[in-house]
Amino acid sequence: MKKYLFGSFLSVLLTACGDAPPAPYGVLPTESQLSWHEMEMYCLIHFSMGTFTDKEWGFGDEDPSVFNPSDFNAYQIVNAAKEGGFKGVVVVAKHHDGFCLWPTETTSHNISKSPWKNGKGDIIREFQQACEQAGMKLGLYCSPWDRNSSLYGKPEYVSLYREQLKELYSNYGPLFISWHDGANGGDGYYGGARELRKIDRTTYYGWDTIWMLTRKMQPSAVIFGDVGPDVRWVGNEKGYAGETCWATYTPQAPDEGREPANGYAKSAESIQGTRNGRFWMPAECDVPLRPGWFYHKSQDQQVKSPYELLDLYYQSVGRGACLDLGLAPDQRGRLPEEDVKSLKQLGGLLKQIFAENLAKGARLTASNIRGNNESKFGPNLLLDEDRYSYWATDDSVTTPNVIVELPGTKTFNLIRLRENIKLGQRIDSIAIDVPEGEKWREIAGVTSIGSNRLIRLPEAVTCRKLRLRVEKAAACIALSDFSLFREPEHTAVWGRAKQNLSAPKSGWKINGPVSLLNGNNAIDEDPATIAETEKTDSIPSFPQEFEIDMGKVEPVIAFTYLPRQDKKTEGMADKFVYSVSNDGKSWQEVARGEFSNIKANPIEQVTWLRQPVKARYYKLSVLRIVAGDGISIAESGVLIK
Ligand code: FUL
Repeated sequence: MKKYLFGSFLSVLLTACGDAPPAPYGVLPTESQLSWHEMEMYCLIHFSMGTFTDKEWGFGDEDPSVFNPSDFNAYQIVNAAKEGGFKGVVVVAKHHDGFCLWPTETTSHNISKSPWKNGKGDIIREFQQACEQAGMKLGLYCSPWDRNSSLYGKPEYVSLYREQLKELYSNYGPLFISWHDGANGGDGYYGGARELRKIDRTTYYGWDTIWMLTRKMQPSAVIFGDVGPDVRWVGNEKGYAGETCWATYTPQAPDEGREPANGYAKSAESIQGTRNGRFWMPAECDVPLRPGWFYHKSQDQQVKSPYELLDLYYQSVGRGACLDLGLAPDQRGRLPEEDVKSLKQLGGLLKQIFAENLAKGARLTASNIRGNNESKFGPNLLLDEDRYSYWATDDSVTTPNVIVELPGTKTFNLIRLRENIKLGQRIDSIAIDVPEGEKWREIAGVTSIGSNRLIRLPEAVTCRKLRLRVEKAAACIALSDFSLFREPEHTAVWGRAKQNLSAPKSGWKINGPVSLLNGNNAIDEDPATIAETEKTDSIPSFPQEFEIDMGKVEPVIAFTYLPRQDKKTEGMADKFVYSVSNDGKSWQEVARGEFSNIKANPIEQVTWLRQPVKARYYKLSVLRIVAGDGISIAESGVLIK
């Protein structure tokens, strides 16, 4: 009798242990974050004043009459994104210039004052309908910084901004994301004041109150900001996450003693996240399809190729982040052909690559299975399509391995791994081996698995058998996916004859400023070398003038300025004047403006002239820089006819 009782007690215990899932590890994603992870890729649509004024940032004094697309078609844009494999679009409802693309009650600076559809149009409504039709999700971006509003900087503006969000949250259906950029405060029109208005980005907007509003009105939306709260900015606008990239993050403020907040955080650290960070705050990698976020005719030749986009996909989605690709409809209100083509080809590539999982049908033998419960926690669950079914080990087993015997000899160059992130980010690193004689040879090793990890091998591997080794984990594992794919053979270089308009710089001479150190670095065609103002005790006064003698008269149609590319921002120009001369003595101003968004997106800045000018000398007068004391230039040049 005693023996019988003991036996049944043991079997109850075993069943309990064999059935019980591992305890979750660390912070966990919310339901909306899980859906966001599953989306993997979406687009960010900038179509507003900037499209018509050829600017990245409008000043706020644009006349609404300027907004008049000739052939706007939201479906054409949304469908192009869909064909690229994207699952949703985030539409910029208001950019920094303050122009609202929906008929808002909060300001007269809105679409109802434009000639488009006789003031009866609503761009956001049309995107909402197009998304419904295409089965795509919708998100919205409403810029906190508003260079049009006379109230900006005052408490009244914050109420107005919240009203705008309320309108957007209540009128356009469920959103998957509420997107809040961190660029805010600076000069602007401000209802005619035309002045500099600075705000404290940590306190002015009252982000916590805004997030509460979002949670209440759009409970299934994730909130994107520099530092979350749900999705963090990866820290660059180039579209890639760190090779190691944790979904968890503990934001750091740049100054001691202050709390990090939207628009105020050490962004350099967010590219990697924090192992065991305080929050589940995965990264979003935003990058425009063209160099700028808005449409500029001058960038028609610079649409990223499908192969470049695929690289970015591996470096974002393949590292557990989401890819947010910027689309820029043109003045018609449609995506240009070249952009559509590139998206379509990307979609085709992705479909081809992921069409067949070569590990399907493999025999898997694991070194440990949780509670010996094969059907619930066995390694076969790695092969199904369910992101949340998983191979788990007993609590004490953190470095298991599994031998994968493929159904035949297979050739692959892409490996996919996923954790069941409902149980947290548990694994630190995994290695993959293939047999070599009597031994194993390691072909890949990766850190930070999380929701999705793609390993693109330097060359294809052919084998019948593999071994997956968990090298380090913080708790017993919950791995949900192991897949093998092969990219198509077309390695043919994506060559596109790029029109080269740059004037050669041989024979050029720098005439100033005297304080410029290594001036030649600005005309050596090497983006990595920098000309910089010499550091002295006295702070240089502005404007700082960079003067070039091109040695001969050139028919100049545009000037180019490449800011430093070393991830630093000191000396980057953001307000400038270009002048030309034929004797180096008397000068004529030919262009003046601002290099908008240069800090976040330090791409080459092309300043087109209204009319070509013939000149031998040119001068870049830097009126203002984004950080530091003096100026810095990676390259300066001209485009000629
Ligand atoms: C930034 C903005 O300043 C850019 O203009 C663009 O909208 C980008 C996506 O976010 O913060």
